[in-house]
Amino acid sequence: MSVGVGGAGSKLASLLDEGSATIFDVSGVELDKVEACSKIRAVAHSSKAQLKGSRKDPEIGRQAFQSVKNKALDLIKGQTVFCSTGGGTGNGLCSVMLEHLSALDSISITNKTVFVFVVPYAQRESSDFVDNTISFLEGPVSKAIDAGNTGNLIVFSNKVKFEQRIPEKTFNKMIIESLNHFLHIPIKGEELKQLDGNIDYEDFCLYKTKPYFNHFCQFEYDQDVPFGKQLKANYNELLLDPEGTIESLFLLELPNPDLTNSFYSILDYFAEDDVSPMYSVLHNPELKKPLITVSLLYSRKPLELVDDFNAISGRHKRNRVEKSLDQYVTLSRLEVDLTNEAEKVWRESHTEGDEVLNVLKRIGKL
Ligand SMILES: Nc1nc2c(ncn2[C@@H]2O[C@H](COP(=O)(O)OP(=O)(O)OP(=O)(O)O)[C@@H](O)[C@H]2O)c(=O)[nH]1
Ligand SMILES: [Mg+2]
Repeated sequence: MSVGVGGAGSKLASLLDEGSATIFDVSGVELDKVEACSKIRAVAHSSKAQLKGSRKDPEIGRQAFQSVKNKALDLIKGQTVFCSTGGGTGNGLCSVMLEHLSALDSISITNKTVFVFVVPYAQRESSDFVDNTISFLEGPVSKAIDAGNTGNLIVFSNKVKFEQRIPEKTFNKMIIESLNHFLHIPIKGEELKQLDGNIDYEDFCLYKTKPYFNHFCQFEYDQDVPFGKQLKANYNELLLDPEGTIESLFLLELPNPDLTNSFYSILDYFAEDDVSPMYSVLHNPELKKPLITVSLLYSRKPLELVDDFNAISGRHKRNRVEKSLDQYVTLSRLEVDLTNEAEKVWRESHTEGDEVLNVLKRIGKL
């Protein structure tokens, strides 16, 4: 079951789990906009929040968490939570969830929660969204990584949405479609004939409970081209790029069982980094070319992510300041008394005051 928190989180959770998602928001109006099986309003002190949400202030979400604490912490056990990191509600409520999980000694594997975040595209989105994201990554996400009490952390970025001018609804569908490529791995294992390896539901669930960032992608595999080259060229553009793979898994679907041996060169690629992936090779007669779905778990420290955001957001802010200077600042006329200025110069340069004044008089400046 999916749990959606805040505006973006609720929309994505209900898209993934049509009809069976649970959504949280501080605003009843926002809850009404999304179809979900269960809708829970977190009560914020401010009455404006009931109508308009947290208005980009994560403190409002944080404070409202208290009203749903027990329900929320119970509900997210073993589930997938979606939220954006830029606004106030998703960021605020999820921050406290992550902090609670981080404070626990340990969590059983079946109770680990997968988190799916949507981060803003700093070059186009408001600097409030970016600043909220930086605090979120620096604080609760950093702590969660250190504590290791979450499942996979999946970070989608709105970059492609803005760069390719994609309508929000279409973009959300793209996010869910890409997530489903990963989530359908064990389902395909049951539907298609197995040629080699095996990833069953248990293996897959165990993989999802590891507290690392997860980057997944799907592409047509050409066995005559080095695997690493193809993988890098086909990184999922909706997700942040991966770094330093710790664990991985892949599902290779082949139109022709004669190609089965082609997976060995993929294992060779991962062996160079001492990674032994879980894998499954299946026969899919409906395909024309081999298709591979790969997932890489990596532990990019949130502080590095924060550095990226800081750099972009710094540039973003600087540009805005420069722009406002261009547009609005008119400099007042500079009134200089040359006698005073001359006196300053001779005091600073320890020259004879008269000498400086005489020169200025001679050249007609005084
Ligand atoms: N991909 C995607 N991003 C969204 C969507 N809705 C909002 N966002 C992004 O999410 C961030 C804003 O967060 P929201 O989820 O709207 O905010 P919220 O958690 O409801 O918090 P408040 O509105 O402040 O109460 C911005 O970066 C938006 O671009 C969506 O449907 N899809
Ligand atoms: Mg909202």
